[in-house]
Amino acid sequence: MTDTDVRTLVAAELDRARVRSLALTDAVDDDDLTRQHSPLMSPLVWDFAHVGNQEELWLVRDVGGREPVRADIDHLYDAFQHPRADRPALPLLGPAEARVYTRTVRDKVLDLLDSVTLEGRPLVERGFAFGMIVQHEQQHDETMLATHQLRAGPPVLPAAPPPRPVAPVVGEALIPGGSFSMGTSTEPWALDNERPAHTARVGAFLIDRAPVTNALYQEFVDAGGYDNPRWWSPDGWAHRKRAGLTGPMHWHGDGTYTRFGRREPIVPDEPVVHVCWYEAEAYAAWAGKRLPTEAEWEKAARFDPATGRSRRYPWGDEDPAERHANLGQRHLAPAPVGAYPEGASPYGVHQLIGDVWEWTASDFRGYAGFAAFPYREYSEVFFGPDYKVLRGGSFGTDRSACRGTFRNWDYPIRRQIFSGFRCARDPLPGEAA
Ligand code: AVJ
Ligand code: FE
Repeated sequence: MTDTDVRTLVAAELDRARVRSLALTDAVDDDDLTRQHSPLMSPLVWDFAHVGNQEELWLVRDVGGREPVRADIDHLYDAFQHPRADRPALPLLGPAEARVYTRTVRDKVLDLLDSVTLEGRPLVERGFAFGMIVQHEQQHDETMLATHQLRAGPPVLPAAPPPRPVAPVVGEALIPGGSFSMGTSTEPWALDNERPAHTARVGAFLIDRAPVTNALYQEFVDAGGYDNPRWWSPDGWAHRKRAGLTGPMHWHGDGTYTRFGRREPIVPDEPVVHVCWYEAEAYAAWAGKRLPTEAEWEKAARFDPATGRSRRYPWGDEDPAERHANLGQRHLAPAPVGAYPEGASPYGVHQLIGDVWEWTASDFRGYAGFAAFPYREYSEVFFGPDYKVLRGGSFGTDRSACRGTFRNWDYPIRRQIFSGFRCARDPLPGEAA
């Protein structure tokens, strides 16, 4: 890509992110924007101004070397100074002020984008800092979408229903053991935790060709899965009791769930969503399986046995198109299993990208050779046993913020995010090729 192409792409991607942020915030009134819909979430107006503030810090001040727009508000939008639950009590910018602020910052960024040198500084090489800010805004847009799901009141977000299955997808794929290239050192906008590319070795395993559906998950519920500690780890069972879990979040226990303000019959062949890691772990144990490790997930998603190389996405190296995956909030639900045959991986594993984030068995840690870039607070401060990795992206994830190498993470008790899972297992004797 030439520098001109990078600038054109950055401008288009910044604009696409802002159109989405504005749609998510213009959809509700000022009271809805400033209220806290759940202690787990920020007020929508905090996310919106925080997006502008990060853009100011990184692009206006650092990359552009320009004067601050509003240095007085930095502390309000520093996620590490104030936990989500405390944010409503802060003297935040109001909705009108926040709109002016984000617009002012953006105008400065578009101005400096024309003249800034994209060479010589790792921060801006191939547009990295701009790509990081695009992804940051899109990640907060997904967070705002999760806040919309928690919001009470009539539906305000429009979307077409997801496509129906083309053909059923059942069973497991057998992935032979061996090494493959995991992570990336070449993807221009990959974040620090995806780097560097390194050789990972996995033993032979089987992985579900599709995420676990509502129908399958209902079987676990009906079998008394939530009442039997046998399927739960000690921490999982303690959480299940403490939190009073009886089924996925937003399920009503009568075959309906609420989605974005609509109460609807549960669609059986859609991937289950809004389950925490402990629920995924318990389901897998009940099914006689386990969660895939992160390396297994990535091998099933990216490795092409015909060439021996790892693809950018399951379907190949092309950027995600609508036919590949359910991404970008085009639909306000996961698509039923079998709806995206063109997105399958070489091993015939479907819907790895899009639909639901998939819990893996793995703790969030840096790869060998990890270097925090450009700041420790993006990833490194979260490394350790407290966070579990999710892969693949959801219907609410933008294509700019998901790749075969992209890593998301959260606490194992969290389920307000668009989280689902698929199972894996070791081969039985004689089953491995
Ligand atoms: C990668 C989704 C866990 O939302 O906490 C947003 C992304 N980092 N602002 C989060 C992020 C800083 C992050 N996740
Ligand atoms: Fe943020």
